[in-house]
Amino acid sequence: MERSLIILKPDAVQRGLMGPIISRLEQRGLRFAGLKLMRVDEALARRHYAVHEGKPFFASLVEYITSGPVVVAAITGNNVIATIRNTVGATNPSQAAPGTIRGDYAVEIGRNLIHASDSPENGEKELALFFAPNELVELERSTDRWIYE
Ligand code: IDP
Ligand code: MG
Repeated sequence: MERSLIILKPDAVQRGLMGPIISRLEQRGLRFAGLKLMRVDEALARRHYAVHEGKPFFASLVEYITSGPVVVAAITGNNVIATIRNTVGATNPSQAAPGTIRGDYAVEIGRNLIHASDSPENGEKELALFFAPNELVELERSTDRWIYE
């Protein structure tokens, strides 16, 4: 079982795309274990994107993610990391396939709408930064059998 952190970045909220993006993840069959609207402060942004520290776009990335409210979600299930990354599309929207979230709604790498964890290890680390344990629900195995079996 894997867990992924999703962030609907400030451009997604500002453009009114929370619903359409969440719908795509939900309709694919992914199961949400946590969901909230919040602001990301600079300290949290720097921790979340620590792996990119030193890159030329780091400062603008921190500015972008702190520029307005975001929606964060926890998604759990078998193979959710790869499934979500495929649904999200390539980092640069100009390379993202039509039918993906970035490929259908975005054009700029600096405004690419959504974050999704890139490995099970990073999923766990990132979830711990954004959610307290009591903010995540235990999913019912009986009703989500196709994910948990
Ligand atoms: P990912 O979001 O697809 O996992 P990463 O390589 O982890 O992509 O980069 C994190 C975020 O940093 C990207 O989603 C994007 O917002 C931003 N970013 C990555 N590369 C560039 C770049 O070359 N210019 C501007 N922003 C970038
Ligand atoms: Mg990444």
